[in-house]
Amino acid sequence: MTTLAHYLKTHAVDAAVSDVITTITEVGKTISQLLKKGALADILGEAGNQNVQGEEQKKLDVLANDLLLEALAKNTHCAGVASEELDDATPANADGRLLVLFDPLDGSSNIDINMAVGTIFSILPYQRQGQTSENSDFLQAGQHQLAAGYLLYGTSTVLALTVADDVVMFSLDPDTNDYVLINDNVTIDADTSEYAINSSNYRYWLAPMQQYIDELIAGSDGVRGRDFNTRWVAAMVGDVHRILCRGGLFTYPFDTKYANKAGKLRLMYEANPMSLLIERAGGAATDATNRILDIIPTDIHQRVPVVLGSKNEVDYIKDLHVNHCK
Ligand code: AFP
Repeated sequence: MTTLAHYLKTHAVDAAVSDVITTITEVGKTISQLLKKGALADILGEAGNQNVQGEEQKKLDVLANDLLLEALAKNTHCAGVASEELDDATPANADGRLLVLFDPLDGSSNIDINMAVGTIFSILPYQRQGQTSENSDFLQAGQHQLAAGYLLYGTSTVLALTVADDVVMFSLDPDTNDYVLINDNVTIDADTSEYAINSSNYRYWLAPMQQYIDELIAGSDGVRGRDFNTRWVAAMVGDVHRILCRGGLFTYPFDTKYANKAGKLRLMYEANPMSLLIERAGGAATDATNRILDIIPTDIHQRVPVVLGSKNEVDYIKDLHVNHCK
């Protein structure tokens, strides 16, 4: 049996990165407990605040955010922390070598209905050691991430992590309270017949994305010549987990629903960490045409269209978009 602590120690993971991952995953145990108590812990319902994107925050979002922020700010390796829920990054220990970004509870609209939610995190290098970190220090392309992962609070609590070239998965053992390795080499098949998209936005998509979904729905009667199946968790962390487990295609594409949003998902808290996991598991991640991990952010809360998962489907969508522009 390999625990997370043993894995980090025996896989030559940088000591600072290892320590920050330990901090995040320890807080994850607390969040997991709070979620299990559900309504009994009096934690459900709106907190009365809105996050920086103008969305209602659930009370547990605030709690998870505060717990992570407090723990990471105390971590001596952490020079700054950015949360999806806060306008600005929080400077931590100027001598730290790392910057941490997180979405404390992705899929928070699932909390009240007892469905899966998760914590997503990304670790970047800090380039100005000794000086107080600022928002601009976080504006690094996703390819520079030193580690990324998520905690999925589902029927069990699972950690997916990449700290090297591969992706590994741990499950939180409720008896010992340890994360135990359950998959030491997560891989995604290049082909799939399963896809995830919120089809209610169909009329707002670009023509190539409408064509793609039309083709999948036509199934064996259309150009694809086989049937496809839809799954939608309404929490990216759940959809990405399914893809890491059995392949698939996930997209929250560009849409024209809100004039000032390029897509719904956040580049730095959702798209980048998930793209690193997906690529390292053998899949692909784009904004429909460009690799997500190459995007140089201009704002820590930037949004981006996302197409990720089984490589051949991601490439197929890219071809549809490129050909449409010719
Ligand atoms: P919340 O955390 O605000 O619930 O948003 C979750 C999310 O950003 C992402 O995890 C889902 O894939 C997506 O939104 C679901 O969006 P729809 O509301 O369109 O189903």
